[in-house]
Amino acid sequence: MTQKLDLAIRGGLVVTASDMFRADIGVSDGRIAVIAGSVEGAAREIDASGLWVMPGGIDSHVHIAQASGPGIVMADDFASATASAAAGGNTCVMPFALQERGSSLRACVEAYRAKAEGECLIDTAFHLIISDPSPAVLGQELPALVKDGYTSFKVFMTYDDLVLNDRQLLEVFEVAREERALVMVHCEGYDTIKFLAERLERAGKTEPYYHAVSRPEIVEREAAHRAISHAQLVDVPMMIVHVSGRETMEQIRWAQQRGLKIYAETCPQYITLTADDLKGLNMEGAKYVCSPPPRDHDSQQAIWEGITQGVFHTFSSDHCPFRYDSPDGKLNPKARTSFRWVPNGIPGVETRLPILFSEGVSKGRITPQKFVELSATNHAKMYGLYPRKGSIGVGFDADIALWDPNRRETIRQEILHHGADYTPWEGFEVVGWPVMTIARGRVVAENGKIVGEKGRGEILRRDISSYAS
Ligand code: DUC
Ligand code: ZN
Ligand code: ZN
Repeated sequence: MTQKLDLAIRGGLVVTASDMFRADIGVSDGRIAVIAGSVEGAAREIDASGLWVMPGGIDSHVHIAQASGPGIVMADDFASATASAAAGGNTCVMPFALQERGSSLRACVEAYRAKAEGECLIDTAFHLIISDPSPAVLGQELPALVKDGYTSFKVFMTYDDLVLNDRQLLEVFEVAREERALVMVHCEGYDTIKFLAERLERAGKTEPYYHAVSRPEIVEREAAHRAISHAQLVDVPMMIVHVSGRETMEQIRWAQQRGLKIYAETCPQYITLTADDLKGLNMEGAKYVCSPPPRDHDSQQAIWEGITQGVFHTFSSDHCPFRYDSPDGKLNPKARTSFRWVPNGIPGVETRLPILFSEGVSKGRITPQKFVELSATNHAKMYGLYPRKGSIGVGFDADIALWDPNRRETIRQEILHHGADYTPWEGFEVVGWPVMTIARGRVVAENGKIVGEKGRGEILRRDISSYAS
C-alpha cells in the first residue's frame, strides 16, 4: 500500500444496498480510497470489529429553520438539526427552501442558504417549496434554479398559505417534466379538511386528538389519486411524500403496476404511532400532531407490506420540530382554542434510523441491505447525489455510520440533540444503535457525543434525479 491514508476502518462488516462482506476501508481526502481484506498504514485507525459499517444515513425530508406562520418558530436551526442528525447516524440532510407567496423564489433560496452557511456539521442539500407558481417563477426562476442544482421541489395540496389548485399543480408538473426535476407532493385535500375541521369545531371538538379526525385517510387517498392522475396526464415522474397508511399505499401500488413512475416515501411515525395515541391526552396530544396523521395498526401493517414489496423507495423522518411547552410552539395561545392552530410536525431526525433498524432489521422484517437502500442509497439516487453519496465504494464520499446491531437503547429526550423539548418516542425501546458517524472522513459523532465542529458541512449542488427520466 503506497497511498497515504488519513483513516482506516478495520474489521467491520460492511453493508451496502446489495452486499454484506467483511472488509477494511481506507479513506483519503474525505473519500473512500480503498476497500480490501486488510488496510494498513493510516494516520488514524478505528477498530470496527463487532460493528456494522454502513453508508451514513441520508434524510431527504427534514424541515429546518423554516418559516412556520405568525408567532411560531421551528425548534431547530441548522447547527442543532445537523448535530442531531449526525448523532442519529446521518451524514446528509435535505431541508426545504420555502417560497413565501409574493416573493421571488430565488430570493427565498438565497435567504435560506444564508441561514445554513457556516452552521452545518454534515452536508446539506435543499429542495424547494413552490407556493406561488407565477409566470416568472415557472418561466424563469424555477428552470434556472434546477440548472443550479436545486433539482427537486415540493408542492402542497393543502394549507392556506401553500395550497396549489389543480391547474397550478399541472403547470408546476409541466416545468418538472421539461427540466427533468423531481416533483414531491404533499397529498391531502384542502377543501375536505376544511369542511371536516369546521364541522368538528362547531361541535366543540377542538382538542389535538381531533387533528387526526379532521384529516382521515380518505382525504389523503383522494389527493394521492388526483396527483397521480395529474402526473399521468403530464407524463412526469412524481414522489408522494409521507405516506401514512393502506389506502394511499394501494393507490400508489395501483399506479406503479400500470407502469407509472410514481415513487413514494414513508416515515417512522407511520410504523410506530397511531391516532389513538392522542386519546385522553388533552393538550399533550399536541406533541404527536403531524400531517398526515398516524393511522391505526392495519395501516402500519400496510406500510410494511409497501416496504417489502418495493412500493416505497425512501424512508425519511419528516423532521419538523416545534417545542411543546412554549408559546412559539405546540402550546401557542391559539392552539388552546383548536387543533387547527397546533403547528403540524414532530421531531425525528435523530431517531429515524434506530427505529427503522430496530423495527425492520432486528425484528426480521427487512434485510440489512434493504435498510441501507431505504435509509441512504435510494435517497442519493432519487435526489441526484449518486454516485457521490449513498453507498460504500471506492470514490464515494467517506460518509459512514458504524452500528452496534445488538445494542439496546431506550429513546429518551435527555439523550437527543435536537432543539425540541420532547420526543414522541419517549420510552421506545430499540435494538441496534449508531455508535459513530463519519462525515467525509471526519468523525462527527461518537457514542452520543458531537465531536466535529459545525461549519464543515457543505451545501451541495445536486444532479438530476436518477428517477426523473
Ligand atoms: N408536511 C410536511 O412535510 N411536514 C410537516 C407538516 C406537513 O404538512
Ligand atoms: Zn408535507
Ligand atoms: Zn415535511
